[in-house]
Amino acid sequence: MYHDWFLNSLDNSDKEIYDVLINELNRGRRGLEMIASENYVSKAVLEAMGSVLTNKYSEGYPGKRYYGGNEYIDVAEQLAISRAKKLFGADFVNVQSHSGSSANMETYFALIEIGDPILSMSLDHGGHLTHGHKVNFSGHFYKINSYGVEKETGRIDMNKVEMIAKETNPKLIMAGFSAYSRELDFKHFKEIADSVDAFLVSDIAHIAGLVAAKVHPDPVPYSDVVTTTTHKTLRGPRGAIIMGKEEYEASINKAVFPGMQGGPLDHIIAAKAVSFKEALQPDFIEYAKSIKVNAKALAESLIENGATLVSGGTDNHLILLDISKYNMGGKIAERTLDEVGIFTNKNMIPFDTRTPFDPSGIRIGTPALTTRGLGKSEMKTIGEFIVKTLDNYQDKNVLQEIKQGVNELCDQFPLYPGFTALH
Ligand code: DSN
Repeated sequence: MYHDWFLNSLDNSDKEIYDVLINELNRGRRGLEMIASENYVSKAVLEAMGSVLTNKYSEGYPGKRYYGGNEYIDVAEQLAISRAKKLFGADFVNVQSHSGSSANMETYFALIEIGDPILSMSLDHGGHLTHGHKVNFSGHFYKINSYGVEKETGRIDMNKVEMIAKETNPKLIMAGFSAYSRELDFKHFKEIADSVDAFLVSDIAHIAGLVAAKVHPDPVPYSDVVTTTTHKTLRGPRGAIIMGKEEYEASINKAVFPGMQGGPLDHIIAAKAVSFKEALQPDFIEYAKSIKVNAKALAESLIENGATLVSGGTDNHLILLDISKYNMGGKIAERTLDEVGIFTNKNMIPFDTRTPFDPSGIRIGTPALTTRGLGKSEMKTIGEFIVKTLDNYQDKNVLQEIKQGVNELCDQFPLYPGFTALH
């Protein structure tokens, strides 16, 4: 009902953007969303995002604002903070970061000086741009040393991390990734950080929902600061939070505002609060468990059908498919999978010999499809679809047949069933 009201207004004022929304909804309905960092928020989260709270300015923090009229904004931000603290068991939470990149920048600004050494996972082994890539602010502002995965196992060797830390004396160690399908040993990371007197920052953007549901080892007790986006496995609005030990609260808050950001996005903060309440419910634990069960089932199916997976499988929500045996790069693989209605992204694999624009990997995840209600048996079918698509990427007839299968699967699991296009 809410959505119809929203679309009614938009339909009358801006037909072009109205069409974008309808087309995007229909694109989602017709395909299988398997981008590991994407998800579908609840209608309640959408409502909070598309609300009057977007109108307000509220620089500062609850009870200490630079503008008047923030009595209700304060309630929303305080709820977001207290719910996130409960969810993650953190001493403090700052809920104002606009994105994962801002959260990481704010954390570096709070903890270390420009030019200081950082140790982080390299992007081509599964890290993230903001962990120190040379094209990113982090690579410009800090001296970056990297750890990666082993060629034979596709896994991080913590003894190597320790060795590199001892050699390079980082001021900050970053534990986190955007394309690694195994669990991180945060306790060991903390021991290494302590041994070289470095801060341990854990970027749990990908696994936050799994951590919140306690189906992944918990970084919070071991990390000085933890950053996360809120829109991946955590299934909240697009944005981020920073949390950590009490002694860093003041410097993190200062780095966020006034250090990096101006007015907070109050509609997004309210939506964060809504999603944290959802993540505190028992059914979220079931959801997080199912993400992992589905990822394992998908990995098994891919392997049974002849695919090669980096590290040979998964312990979390994502799978990195090594497509180097095919006579094509990730660009064509991603496009062909798109054509049959399976949405993934091309991704570097460790020791990749190709470029980031056309790498040797495809990254796949199960958070969105698990939200949509798909289970183990569907994962088995999707594994078959994916391998068959890659094996037959030049055969239009086979691709058409797979597309038909994808459509049938999509019809069984309606996406946002209450939302109706008005024309
Ligand atoms: N873009 C996100 C991802 O896809 O993992 C990370 O920032």
